[in-house]
Amino acid sequence: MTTTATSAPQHKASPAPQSTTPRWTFDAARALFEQPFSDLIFQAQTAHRQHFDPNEVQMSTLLSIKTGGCAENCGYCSQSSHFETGLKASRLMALDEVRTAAARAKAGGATRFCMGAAWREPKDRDIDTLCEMVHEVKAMGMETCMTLGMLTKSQAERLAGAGLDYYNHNIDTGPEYYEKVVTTRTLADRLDTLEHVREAGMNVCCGGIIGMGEAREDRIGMLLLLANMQIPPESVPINALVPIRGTPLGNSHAVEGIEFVRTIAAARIMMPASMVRLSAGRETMSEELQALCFLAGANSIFIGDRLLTTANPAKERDDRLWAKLGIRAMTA
Ligand code: SAM
Ligand code: DTB
Ligand code: SF4
Repeated sequence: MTTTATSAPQHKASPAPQSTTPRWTFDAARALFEQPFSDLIFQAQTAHRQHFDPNEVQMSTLLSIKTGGCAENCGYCSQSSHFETGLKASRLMALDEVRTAAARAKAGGATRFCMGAAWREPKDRDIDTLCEMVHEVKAMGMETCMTLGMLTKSQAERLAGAGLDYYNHNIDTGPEYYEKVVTTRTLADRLDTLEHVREAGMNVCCGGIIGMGEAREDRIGMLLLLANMQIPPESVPINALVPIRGTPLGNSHAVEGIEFVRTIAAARIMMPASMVRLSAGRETMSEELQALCFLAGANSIFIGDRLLTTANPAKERDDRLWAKLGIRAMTA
């Protein structure tokens, strides 16, 4: 087997010392990514089995608590007000509706509940309501995650105080491709929010999208930035672009399946103790491609008919796949 990577970080135990030596170099990450597929999957499985039960997958559910009308111009997004996607914008959902959706998610087998809002950033006046949502969902015994756009330090502290377990804020792609995707905020803006989340004591959920026309180098660049963070994200969503008509990336072609699986495997090896989430894009994936993603180390998915604004596989279809693969839902 080709062993080109540096030794695997055990990043959950303690923050990396303040050092300028990155865990991964670009060349090591590229060699890892490009090694023969069988070796790559073996290495990913080995890393996965050191930290997780390989037959368990965390079932999460996503709820759009505020849809559309977003001021940002992310080129992939149905919810940006810069593009005509036909999506109807709505205001922040009432607490009651969130409670009902969370109860349904729990009854459907979810142990993690993620709430997403199409905002550039939340307003201070909304934070109390958001904290109540966190409180209610946690009271049902589910892990909580929110994605609300940029956060100030004090907003992050208030959400952490309410018990929010994870904050999702993606870098989306590699640094060199970033401006091809969004120009209304910088990568540095994203990193500032991630720092506020970290300092407030929440777990970081940060990943990106594959299939936006980026090169393999950009995919590697994205993983490199994540894996070299002082503390790598505990949660790494890997989304396959869901092309949305009316957006600049609406006519994108899907990345070839094996390349997608290589990205998942590299994420698993470079961040061995993190949850690697096979997020958007499952609706159009074959059973075989999803099975390869799980073999490569993905261990969390979204269940339920909808993601935020797009479709997700129906329960019957997912249940058939879990039965064929012997996959069990993670219980905690
Ligand atoms: N407005 C917040 C933000 O951008 O941080 C939260 C919501 S946003 C929809 C959350 C993430 O979903 C994005 O960062 C992006 O990675 C992912 N996403 C959005 N639209 C997508 C699409 N069409 N296909 C795949 N992933 C998508
Ligand atoms: C993430 O990385 N993927 C999820 C979650 N974070 C919020 C969102 C996927 C959205 C897919 C497109 C949609 O349904 O609008
Ligand atoms: Fe807004 Fe988030 Fe969509 Fe970007 S990804 S347009 S920030 S909702």
